[in-house]
Amino acid sequence: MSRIYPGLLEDARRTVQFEPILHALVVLFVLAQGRDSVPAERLASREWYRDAKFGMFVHWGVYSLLGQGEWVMQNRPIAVSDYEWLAATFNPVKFDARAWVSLAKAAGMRYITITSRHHDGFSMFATRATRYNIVDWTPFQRDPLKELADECRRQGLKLFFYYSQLDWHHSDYWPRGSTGHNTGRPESGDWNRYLDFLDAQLTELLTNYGAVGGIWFDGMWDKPNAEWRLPQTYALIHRLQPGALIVPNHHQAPLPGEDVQTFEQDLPGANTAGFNTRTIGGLPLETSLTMNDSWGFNLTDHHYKSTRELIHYLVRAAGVGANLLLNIGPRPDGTIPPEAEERLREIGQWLATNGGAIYATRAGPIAPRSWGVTTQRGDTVFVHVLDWSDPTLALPSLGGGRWKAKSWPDGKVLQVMQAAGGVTITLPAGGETADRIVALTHR
Ligand code: JFZ
Repeated sequence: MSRIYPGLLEDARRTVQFEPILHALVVLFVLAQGRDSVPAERLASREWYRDAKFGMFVHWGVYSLLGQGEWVMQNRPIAVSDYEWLAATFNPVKFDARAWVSLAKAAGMRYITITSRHHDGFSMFATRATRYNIVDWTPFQRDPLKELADECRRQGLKLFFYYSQLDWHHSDYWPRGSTGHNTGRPESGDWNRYLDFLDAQLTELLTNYGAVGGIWFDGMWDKPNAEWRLPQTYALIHRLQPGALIVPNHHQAPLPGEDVQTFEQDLPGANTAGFNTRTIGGLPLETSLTMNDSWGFNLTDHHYKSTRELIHYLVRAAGVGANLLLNIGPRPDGTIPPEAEERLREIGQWLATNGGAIYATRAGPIAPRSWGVTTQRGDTVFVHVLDWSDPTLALPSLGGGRWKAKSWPDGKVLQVMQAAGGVTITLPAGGETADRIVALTHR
């Protein structure tokens, strides 16, 4: 780890002209970000994002009524006309933005990413681009995204909008891709008119809700070789909100204009799901995860991961420098399944004590191991011991001279045995806790 003697900058300021050096550093920094020239607002948002570490994913829409996940229109399949009838009954009277945001906050989450429009094509916000939206089409008549945006601002969370580029309802989604063939639409349509519709809706989402965290795109994988007009759409977003991030779930290496590389049901680099790329670039990372086996509300899916497993996933994501976007599928009345709420509150309690070894950290110096991972912040390396039952743990050499170890956050001094080949630490007691954390610093 490189160290700068504290007076160096002061001395430099006094003895040399500082501006040219600063300028050269900025140029180097911009080059390091790739050929994109990314404005300061977005660079700042990316750093905020890297620090945030934990967000709430929300899949909620007309599909929630059927309790069979958000793909029910495709899977059954359901014709557009039948689905339109269903949509007209959507009335989530128990929806309470304050309760949702308070829960996210209690869980230690720093942002919420919610489905503004999923593949079913139903807009969960007030839009002039189509009457097929929650305000104009349903007895509910409220705009839940507006209520969430206001509440997020009040409670200090950022709000991101999931937006599906794929549409099983719109007649101009033509030619069709790999899905949406059985919903009874005409075999014709105007692709550019569809993309105009997308841009019009994105303009609304980036104009009517104050500062948004960004747009989480999904569905391009339905037609990977179509002309999606990405440069035009991305430029529109960046022009409307220079600080908003673009998070694409297209399962490819990042494209120009994008800010985050997101992975689905897999940690970056892994591909158990079968559709994630293993190519990891230099952008901030995120991994999205279901708490049970469904994104949208599934009435009979009680196969929830344990709190311990979810904490382990959060820690393992932090160990590779990635955020965890943990999903909930609220019920059609607007309430959140109790299994999900219970786990979120437990994770929040854990983070209230241990979050200092997670938030604002970066991936640590030791690559992930079967026993756990490392994170670091400043000069402190946090060793997260997740699966290890022995009282000591041997680490490879960390370089940088002599190290001292303390259990974290309580600060009890732990014994360190240091040799040329590595560092062996005595672990804190409590092998049954979710994560035994050791803070390593230079002596
Ligand atoms: C996508 C959505 O289809 C899904 O409903 C959910 O919103 C999730 C977060 O994102 O999931 C995908 C996307 C692509 C594939 C599989 C699931 N794929 O290419 O196999």
